[in-house]
This record gives sequence, structure tokens and C-alpha cells, in this order.
Amino acid sequence: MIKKKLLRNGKKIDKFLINFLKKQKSSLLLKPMKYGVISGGKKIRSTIILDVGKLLKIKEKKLLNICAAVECIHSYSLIHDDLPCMDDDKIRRGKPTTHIKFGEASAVLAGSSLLTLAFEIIADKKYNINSQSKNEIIRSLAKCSGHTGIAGGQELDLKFENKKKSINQIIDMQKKKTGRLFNFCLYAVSVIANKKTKEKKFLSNLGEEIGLLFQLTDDFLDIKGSRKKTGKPVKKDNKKGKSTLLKLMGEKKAYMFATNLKRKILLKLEKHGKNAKELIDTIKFILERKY
Ligand code: GRG
Repeated sequence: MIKKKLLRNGKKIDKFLINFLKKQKSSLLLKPMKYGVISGGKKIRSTIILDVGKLLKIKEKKLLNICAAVECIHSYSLIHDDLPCMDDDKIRRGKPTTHIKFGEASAVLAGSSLLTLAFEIIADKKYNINSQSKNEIIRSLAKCSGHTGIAGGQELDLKFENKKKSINQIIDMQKKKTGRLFNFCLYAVSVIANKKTKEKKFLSNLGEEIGLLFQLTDDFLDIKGSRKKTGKPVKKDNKKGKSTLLKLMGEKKAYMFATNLKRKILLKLEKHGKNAKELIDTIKFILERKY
């Protein structure tokens, strides 16, 4: 069921991106950009956006720009993450990484162009939401992507290699590196739904916790998963001396931590009753996933 939902959403977002790019002038970077963002990845972040749309009763049409922008930011971060100066990976989503296929310079430029494309997609004139919401969404996406979000988290991740770090330092790094984009996913829908500040805060914190859960599973998959299923090399974290909760706590305690976190997240969704069903299914998948 969930796999079908992910595939269905993935196709919708790919179609949106293909159409959006078709309307733009051509460039040499289009090919590596498309390679990095289209037909690949689980599109879990888009799925969460659409699930939260169901929770807050927002029409899908109003959310597709947000989904496409988030996938652009996510793919940009992966393209840069795979570069030799960062994690130096050769396989991603079951195929050669963008820099292996197109060269390092083109991968850097295609990644940067996906980052800016995300903002173009939200600022698009045809995206029919009120301009105050648009502005709020753009500001939040910028904050989640920059030095206090994804990029800052990545810097901490690299600086933490082969260092002894505390649980709180690792959680802070993972919440920035992975959690902030999930935070944005829930926040953006709450802005479109015209929610009050308190509810927007509640949902964005929840998003960050979902992101942390997602990162914890990513760490488990590095030791227990298969390259075939994840589409990327496994057993790399230890070799690189990555600071993870799994390494610090050990497998059993880290799994307990993740299970408790999942329980805490699900408990917070109880007040939404059956409207939260799709989101709950996706959260359960996040911890059980094999890819
Ligand atoms: C160079 C300014 C600058 C920024 C780069 C590289 C970077 C910022 C951030 C990296 C962030 C990163 C790779 C976080 C890990 C998050 C994670 C678990 C990614 C895998 O996500 P999935 O499983 O991937 O959703 P798919 O392939 O399914 O889309």
C-alpha cells in the first residue's frame, strides 16, 4: 500500500518537474539537473506533504509546488553530499552519482541550480496562494536549507567525523541535516492552511522529529541494509568515523530510542483522529523501511 502511494506521488512530482522545466529556456545543466532530481528516490518528503494536506484538508493542487521545491532541495543536497570533497560516493539511487556521470564541476552547478529552482517553483506567478503565505514559505525554506539547517547540519556532520560527541550534539546535528527539511514540509502546509502560530510550531516540531526518525533508520540501514535495496553503498559510516546515535548507544539502545520516538510522534497525532491515517502509515513505514 505505502509503496504504491510513494510510487504514485513520485510520478506526480516528476511530471510536475518535467512540465516546469519544459517551460524554461534550455541550458547545458538541464541534463544533470534532471538526472539528479527526476525518476529517482522515494519521494518520502513529498508524500509527507500530501499526507499532511489530507490531515489539514488542503487540496493536492495547492501542494504540488511545495513538493517539487522540496525534492529539488533534497536532490541538490544529495548531489553535493556525494561529491569527493564531502562523502565521496559513487552510487546513489542505484545509479552512478551525478559527478561520476557528468563530472564534478557540472554536478556542483546542477546542484546549485536545483537549489535556486526550488525558490523559482514556489515564487512562480501561476502558483495560486496568497502572497503573504508565499513569502512565509520562501523564508522558511531558505532558513531550513542554509547554515542553520541542511548546510549547517552537513558541516557539523563532517566536523564530527572521528570525534567523540554527546547524544545531544548528535541529535542537534541530525535535526539540522535531515530534520529541518521535514520540519519545512509540515510547516509549509500549516501556512497554506492558515493555522495559528502555536499550531504551526507544533507541526514544524513534529516534522523535525519525523526527520530525526528518518535519519535514525538511515543509520540502521547503513549497518543492516543492502546496497541493492537502498541503491547506495552500505557499511560506510563506521569506516568514515561518522558520529551517529547508533554508534554512541549501540544497536539495541538506539533501536529503543527510535521506537520511543515513533511512539511519541504517533501520540501527538492522536488528536487528529482518522484524518491522520495516511501520515501515520508513512511514519510507521519510516522506521520499518528497507530502502
Ligand atoms: C554544499 C551548501 C552545501 C550544502 C550541501 C550536502 C548537504 C548540504 C547536505 C546533505 C544532507 C544529507 C545528505 C542528509 C542526509 C539525509 C538523508 C537520510 C538522505 C537520504 O534521503 P532519502 O532516503 O533519499 O529520502 P531518496 O534517494 O529516497 O530521495
